[in-house]
Amino acid sequence: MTKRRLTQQQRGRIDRNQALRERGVRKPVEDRETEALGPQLTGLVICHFGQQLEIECTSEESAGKVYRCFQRTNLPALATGDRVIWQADGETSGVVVALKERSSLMARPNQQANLRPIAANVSVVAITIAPLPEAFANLIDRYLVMASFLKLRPILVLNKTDLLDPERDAKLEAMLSNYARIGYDIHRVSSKQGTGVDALQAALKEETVVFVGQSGVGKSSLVNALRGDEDDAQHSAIVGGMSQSRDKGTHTTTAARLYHLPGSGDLIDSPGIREFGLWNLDPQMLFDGFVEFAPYRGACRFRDCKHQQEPDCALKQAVEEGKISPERLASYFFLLSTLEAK
Ligand SMILES: Nc1nc2c(ncn2[C@@H]2O[C@H](COP(=O)(O)OP(=O)(O)OP(=O)(O)O)[C@@H](O)[C@H]2O)c(=O)[nH]1
Ligand SMILES: [Mg+2]
Ligand SMILES: [Zn+2]
Repeated sequence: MTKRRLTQQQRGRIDRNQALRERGVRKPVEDRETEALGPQLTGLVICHFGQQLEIECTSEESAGKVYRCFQRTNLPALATGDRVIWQADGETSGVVVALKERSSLMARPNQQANLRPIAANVSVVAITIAPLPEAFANLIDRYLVMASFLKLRPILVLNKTDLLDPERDAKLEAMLSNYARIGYDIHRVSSKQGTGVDALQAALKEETVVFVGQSGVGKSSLVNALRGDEDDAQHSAIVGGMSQSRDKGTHTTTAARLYHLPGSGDLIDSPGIREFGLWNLDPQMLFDGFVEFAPYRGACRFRDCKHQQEPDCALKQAVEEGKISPERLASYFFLLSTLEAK
């Protein structure tokens, strides 16, 4: 194995930067730009919190080692899963100097309706639900629309199957059968008991999967269960409690973080959603995100049919014929109303 050596001059500067940092002096990225940093290396964003990035080196030189980095100010906001070029400026720190092309970027709006990137280069969106906290079709559909828009494969993961109660969860089961009929893959697991974990792991091989959903459904618990104990180099995802009074999660995970699956594949654990904002979609994108509506696109008598009281409405007819569920049509109307309210 040939290791690229730092020149003595580079090494000297790195040591000086290190000494400055130990004394608490941290020069802004732009100031350090002119100084020689280590050689350009490739890396993977493991986590992004505040101004700091955790970059895992993917170059041979120190593959697998994680560095705390800042990014050059001319770069766009980086997300967990991004592939980057970076340069060391110390034994454990560095500067991200370039962003490599992304195959996908999942973002979500913050309270100011600005999009915040959450996860990049993802291939599968695992929409995670549980008997508790209660699952809402509107939220699932929102994620399904987003996945369809980004051309990512969605799967539904029902966690906490150990808590299923046939009576209380009849509605949940009906909802899941409905999604199965549409053609979505559904995985039933209990991260607590380990049921279904192996099958899910097998289905996710080679993929980069982001776990999304409400706080408290067990995304972090699932990520830990899927990883097993094999990867000691990375600590486990922190699992939160449930608020006693309302069966809600406690917003334990605060930043998206990437974990490697043993073998191949990556998992990204993301914070439970707080806000219900919808991505910047137009009504057509929303319609297209309800994939079983596709055969009825443009099939109503009136071109501007709102699918309400109009005669010869193809969507209404499809509901009557049992080809579209009334719940999905209602959910579509609800999401449409949130778009129009903007
Ligand atoms: N009974 C049961 N409880 C579970 C299971 N998986 C997770 N939990 C519990 O659910 C609670 C929330 O788990 P987390 O993994 O922190 O949930 P999360 O989705 O990551 O939550 P946020 O990080 O807040 O978004 C914890 O008390 C877990 O112990 C399961 O399969 N069965
Ligand atoms: Mg979590
Ligand atoms: Zn219509």
